[in-house]
Amino acid sequence: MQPPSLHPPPSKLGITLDQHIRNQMAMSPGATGHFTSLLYQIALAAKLVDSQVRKAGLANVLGYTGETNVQGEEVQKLDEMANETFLTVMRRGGRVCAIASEELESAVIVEGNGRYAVTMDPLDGSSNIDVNISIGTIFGIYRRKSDPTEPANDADLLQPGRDLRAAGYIIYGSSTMLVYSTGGKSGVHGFTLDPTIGEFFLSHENIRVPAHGSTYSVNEGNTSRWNESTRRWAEWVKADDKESGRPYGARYVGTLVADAHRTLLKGGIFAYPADRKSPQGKLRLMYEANPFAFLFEAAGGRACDGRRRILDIEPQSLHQRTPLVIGSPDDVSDFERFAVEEAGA
Ligand code: P6P
Repeated sequence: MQPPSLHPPPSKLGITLDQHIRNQMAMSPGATGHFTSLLYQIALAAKLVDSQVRKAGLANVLGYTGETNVQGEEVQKLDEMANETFLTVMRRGGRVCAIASEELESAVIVEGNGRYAVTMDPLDGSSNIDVNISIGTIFGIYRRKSDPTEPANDADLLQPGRDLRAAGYIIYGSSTMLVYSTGGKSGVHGFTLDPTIGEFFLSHENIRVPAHGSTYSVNEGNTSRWNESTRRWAEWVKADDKESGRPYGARYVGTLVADAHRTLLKGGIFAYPADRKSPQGKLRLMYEANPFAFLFEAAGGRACDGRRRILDIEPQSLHQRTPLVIGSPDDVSDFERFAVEEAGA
């Protein structure tokens, strides 16, 4: 009796990320393959980081380097490794002209005629690394604006989110998934890594955010620092009102990638509003808010800072912060209603 094959016969194999990217390229008239090649590089770097993340508890990678990054946060070895991995792979790949990373004060300008500029948070949620809670990588891809015969500059990166060509994230959770979109009608698609063969397979095709959800995700430890409208919204979403499906359930991981991923798949709302400690919000516009705003809008959701559409914010600096409210369109609109009422009061 032959042992069952470890893998389904070829005819049953799912679509790999590489095949999906190539299919998307085939539907883009005039595509040269540069963008496709960059997405391959990001997927490769994701696999390399995944392999380290999975070993973190064993390979004594949990220690602190004793240094701090531009955010003033303790840099854990995995943060550094992830940053170096994505930088090295993208630099070698020859498709990028500039990279902005949460881990670096200044942008990395890459010699050559790379056509794309990348903003990234190489390892989001690093404070959760040593307690084995999901962490992630976030990326956004812009088309270069500067003359390719000249060195790239910050203007190639400081573009509003509405000009993103693609965005995505990797969540290193109970399984590792890469989710990306090239915007518009191309949809949002999720790929799950089969670690036994190192391949991402299409597992969540054309993700759509439900019109409304049943969970809210916010750090209520900040309640005493919130403004009045946020406090009133938080009370409203917890009030008992069967007709509107309230109270919503509370879900908060403390890793943006994990809280946003759940909200993208299940609906509901994630909010990191401004507060007295972070009057501009805590999360970063260029490599946290914009990529997720791009993805949520591509999946039929919404993303605002409480009043303004995130993707319309004209960036002033690489590390600028913004309040972030993302989720189901109805749930984000409910949050906004409180903010607008307060403004009009
Ligand atoms: P708080 C992680 O440090 C992070 O940058 C995001 O991933 C997460 O959403 C947020 O901070 C959590 O912040 O203040 O609730 O711990």
